[in-house]
Amino acid sequence: MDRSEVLFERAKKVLPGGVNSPVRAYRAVGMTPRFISRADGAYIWDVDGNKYIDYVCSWGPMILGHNHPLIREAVQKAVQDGLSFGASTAREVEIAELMIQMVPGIEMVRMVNSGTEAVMSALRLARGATGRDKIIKFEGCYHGHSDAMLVKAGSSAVAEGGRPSSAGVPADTAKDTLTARYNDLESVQQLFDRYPGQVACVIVEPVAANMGVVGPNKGFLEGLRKICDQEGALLIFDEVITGFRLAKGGAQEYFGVKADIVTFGKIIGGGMPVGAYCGSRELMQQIAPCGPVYQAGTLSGNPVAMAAGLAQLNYLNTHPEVYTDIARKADHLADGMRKAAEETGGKIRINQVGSLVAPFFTPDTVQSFSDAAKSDLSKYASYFEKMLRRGIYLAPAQFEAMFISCAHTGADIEHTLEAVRETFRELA
Ligand code: KE4
Repeated sequence: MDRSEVLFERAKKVLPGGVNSPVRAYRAVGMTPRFISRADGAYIWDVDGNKYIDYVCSWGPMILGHNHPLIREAVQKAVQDGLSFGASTAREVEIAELMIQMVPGIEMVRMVNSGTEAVMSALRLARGATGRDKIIKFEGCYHGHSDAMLVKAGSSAVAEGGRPSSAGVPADTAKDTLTARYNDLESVQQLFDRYPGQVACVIVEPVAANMGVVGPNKGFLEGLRKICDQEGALLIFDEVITGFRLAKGGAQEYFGVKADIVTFGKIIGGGMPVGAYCGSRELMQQIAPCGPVYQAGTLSGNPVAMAAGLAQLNYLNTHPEVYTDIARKADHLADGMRKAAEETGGKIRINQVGSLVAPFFTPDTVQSFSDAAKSDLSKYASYFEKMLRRGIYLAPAQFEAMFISCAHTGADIEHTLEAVRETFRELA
């Protein structure tokens, strides 16, 4: 047995499924997970010394690549002064000021410790601010694991509320979460018509990156903005993935559509556990201690995590060329994958938005979760395994994204495309 297998056997005795987050168990691809020992730039090494070009990038945070010296040094410096005080620090003010400067339309920030916590708090704020209970989300969009977000469409989505998509979520909670279809504005309007004056907010991934990658059709985000304005509901952009990745100002800047509340995670922590929710002063003043919406956290604004996030955001703010660089590399990768797909029978669809790329093993276009669900998941599992054996580390599940960082070189992309060509040929 290799060291990953030995560790996994031990892990399964003390961690549910041997992991601290389900996707890491590689169940969707039917393999023993690789235990990673270290990472640097675009590369990670497993505990058996195998090196991989990494397209997971810790699920998005590592936009500058792993172990960036500026971030490492900022963390090493911060820990000299202590790890956590449970009191305010200058750094959390600095990072909030920087985020407000970089992101259109936000005036205040509340730091939390994960994307889940950011979304959970944003939903409470929307409900508190509007006095309404219903929430609209989209099938196939993932917003972390808070109860209100672990909900699927009722049998007739319009006629009744949602049903739990996880054990332990009360039916009474799920009924207030309604599910629409991504890129389908009519399915949103129908829910508002069914529940007039009851919907607090619509929450959307401006680019869906938890169903593979599915971008918004032209007019979709603008249409959500219009419907929310007409219905007196708040629009929440869940930018845990797109934030500071699609552009300095995230999806709001990239698509030119303004949300009322924006949630962040991943990149703003530079690899450390950080989330945030942001909005106008008027809205954010509803949050304790200045308003009636309660939310708190022992390690929120943790000084070491803030140091990592501040180093990464400062770099992104002063090096806008990062965005053209990662988008150009993703263009090259996606175009090369499309060419390889055509040369091997064309039954593979490659979606890309900015530096996010995802293959789907289907000949049809993928513009919604129902489209994505038609792709051949067992083909994806074979693709994953063959690419892993060729030194390319991808998401161990179809409904995820490939993340490009500025540490990925042209040679890495070429090496990846060579592996793609060989693998697509074998799968044909
Ligand atoms: P976290 O609680 O995992 O920090 O963030 C939840 C979350 C919220 N919103 C969006 C759009 C997200 O993509 C996520 C988390 N993303 C997944 C990857 N698809 C995290 C990986 C995992 O669950 O292990």
